[in-house]
Amino acid sequence: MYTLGEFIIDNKDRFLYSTESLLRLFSSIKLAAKAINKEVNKAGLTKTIIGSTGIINIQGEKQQKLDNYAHKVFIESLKSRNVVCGIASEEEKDFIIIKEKNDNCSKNEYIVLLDPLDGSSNIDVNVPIGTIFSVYIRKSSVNITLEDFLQEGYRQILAGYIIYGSSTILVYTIGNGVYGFTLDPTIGTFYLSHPNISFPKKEKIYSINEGNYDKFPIGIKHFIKYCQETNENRPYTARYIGSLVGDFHRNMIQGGIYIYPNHYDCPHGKLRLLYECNPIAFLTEQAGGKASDGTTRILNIKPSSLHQRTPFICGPINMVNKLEAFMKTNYYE
Ligand code: AHM
Ligand code: MG
Repeated sequence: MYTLGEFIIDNKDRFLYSTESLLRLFSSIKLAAKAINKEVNKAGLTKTIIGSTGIINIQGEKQQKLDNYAHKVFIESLKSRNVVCGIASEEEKDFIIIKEKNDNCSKNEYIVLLDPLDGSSNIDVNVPIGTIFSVYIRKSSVNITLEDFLQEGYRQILAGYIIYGSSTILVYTIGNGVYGFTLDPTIGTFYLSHPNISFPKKEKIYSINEGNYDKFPIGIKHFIKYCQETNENRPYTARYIGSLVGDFHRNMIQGGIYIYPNHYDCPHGKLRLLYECNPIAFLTEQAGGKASDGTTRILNIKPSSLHQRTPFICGPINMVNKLEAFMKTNYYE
């Protein structure tokens, strides 16, 4: 039984930055994940955690009580380890500056971007949800600014997610493969359960909200039809939970493509570049796949704002290439 802490220490040579600060960062991520896991597991029993706060968040969406709880738990936990200098969250309009104990905010190196609880429309109905995190090294030497957060995805030094599903699993990459650790809730420890995850050779699944079919660009419609065609190489099947973390986790393990395109109602896509698409794109590439907005590599996009949205496609290289080829045909019908 290999714990996450032991694994990081044994693989410290793969990380270009300080192992101590990485351990501290992971210790805060694990702590927050365990606290959220506990609340998620008893969500059906308590009205204090299920349902909406009545607040419309920066995304224009109803904030769920558990969204708010997860946001607060992560911020508090990340603040306390003295390695993070700035945090941006899906639940907060502006980025948060973390002052160091000596107040000059120049020693803490990490910038963290978070979706504290993704797929929150699924909370009340007991469907997998997740936390997504993305970590960069700060660019500024003293006071952090928006530019510290608007870095291209290829500059991430760490990215991952925690999926709260039939079990709770933390999956991460530091740019040297993808590793998954399952929480043993009886003793509160994450153990290595998924070493070196990669997309399998056989492609099986396409995941897209087909309820939006009429609004999709023509290239996406053609790709869906291609996936549905019977062919000896591809009797694909459709799977869509509506939780990015859940859909991606399944597709990475079983072999499939996830697609959230732009469409008539969301011309720039729905998912957020910085704390949803970039970390999942980093994991995708590390698992041997490809992530794109339809034409451009996600990790090469230069962000222009904190809550920027983008069309998002990730999965096995062949499937993403095929979809990109369809996208080159007429855009809207
Ligand atoms: P959220 O961050 O508000 O939870 O929204 C993101 C979620 C993703 O997890 C999921 O893939 C997508 O929204 C589902 O959207 P839709 O319901 O439009 O299919
Ligand atoms: Mg989200």
